[in-house]
Amino acid sequence: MAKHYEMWEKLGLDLEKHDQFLNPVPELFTEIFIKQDNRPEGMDYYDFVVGDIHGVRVKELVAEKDKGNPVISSFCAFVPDELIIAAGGASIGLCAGAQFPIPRAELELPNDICPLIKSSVGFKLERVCPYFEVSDFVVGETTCDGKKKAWEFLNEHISTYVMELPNTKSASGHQLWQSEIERFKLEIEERSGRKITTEKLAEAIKLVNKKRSVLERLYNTRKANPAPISGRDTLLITQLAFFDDPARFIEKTEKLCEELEARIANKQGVVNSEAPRILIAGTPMPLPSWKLHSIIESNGGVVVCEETCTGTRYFESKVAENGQNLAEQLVNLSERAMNINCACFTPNEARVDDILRLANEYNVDGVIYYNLQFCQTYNMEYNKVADALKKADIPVTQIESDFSENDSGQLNTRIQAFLEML
Ligand code: BJ8
Repeated sequence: MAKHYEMWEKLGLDLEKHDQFLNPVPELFTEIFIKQDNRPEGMDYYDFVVGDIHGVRVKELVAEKDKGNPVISSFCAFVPDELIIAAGGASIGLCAGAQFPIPRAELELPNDICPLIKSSVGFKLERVCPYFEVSDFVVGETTCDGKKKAWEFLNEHISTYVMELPNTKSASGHQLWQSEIERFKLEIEERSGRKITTEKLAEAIKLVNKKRSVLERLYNTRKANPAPISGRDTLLITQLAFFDDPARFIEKTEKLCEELEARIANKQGVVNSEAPRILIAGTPMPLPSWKLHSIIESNGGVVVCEETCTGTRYFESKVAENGQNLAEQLVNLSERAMNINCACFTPNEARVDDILRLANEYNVDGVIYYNLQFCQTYNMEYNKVADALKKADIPVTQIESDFSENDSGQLNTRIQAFLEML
């Protein structure tokens, strides 16, 4: 793990705590990722990014800021990266999946809220995330109760702009989100002093769509049996997509897809074709939450798809590229988000359809419904999803967990039993 003390110090990180946080990562990463058999060569790039996770990319962002370009961070798939990029800025997904900063967050926030919220806030309080520190401001959204109250608290520590997401996909819901997109555009322009033009926005829309398309191409390779890449490697790639430079990410991932497509042509898999194929559906798994994938795959299964925001919900919905002027482009941006079937919407029937479709397309043997502790919206949708899967004769089980290792033994036993049953 490369050290960049001078830069980290300038950014205001707590160097001692930062070392405590990063020091265990190489061993963990080797255990979960590097030791896998038969990994695609193209994973080298992503291994390199993780090996310097708080280095090279942060340096690039510091350089962007020095040029006067905004660095804006967010926590949700609804926030339109395109507007940030069109203003010449960098858009970073901050959603945190580490246990390390949670005890600190629990000194300020209730214990019984979602670990994702506690981890995000804890990273700021502990000053161990350079992406937070390099950000001009962060963007929250009113997706769930925990998040919307967390922004009030976070705003005391870093400027936090909040987008009001509707609860329904009604006509007024569409209108509200459209006006929120317009308000966000004005906010970026005002804070950055940059004008967002039709041309710049058209380029940004194309770029981000291309990033989504390359992820789709990557996911499509996993439909093959045997799967040419492991679930944990794909999860890692998706997690890195949230903060890597988009053009470089596209180039590296296209190259990896070529390798995977050649593997498929040669019937070369990362596991044999008998391995139980698993779809994970549910809450996101931000970096570095690798626990569930690692348990499933070390027990002989292979994760072939994730219906999560670190999975298909991140890339399936694209922005229409036919906007002729800013007004049309902003409508197109807002429509993309309204096509994401997050459990924060009511009703949300289309999510059940998505899960059935994905189970079918990826030819899965079973579904693991993943619920972060205290996430009510996803938890409450479980029964509906489970009923539909049972009707379709697809085995399903629900796992509730957090980012700690406390439940690893218990999860291992449950997942082993589930895989044996398939
Ligand atoms: S679009 S899934 S990224 S809101 S924070 S709702 S887990 S209790 S993250 Fe999400 Fe956007 Fe939807 Fe995707 Fe539950 Fe936790 Fe809330 Fe969460």
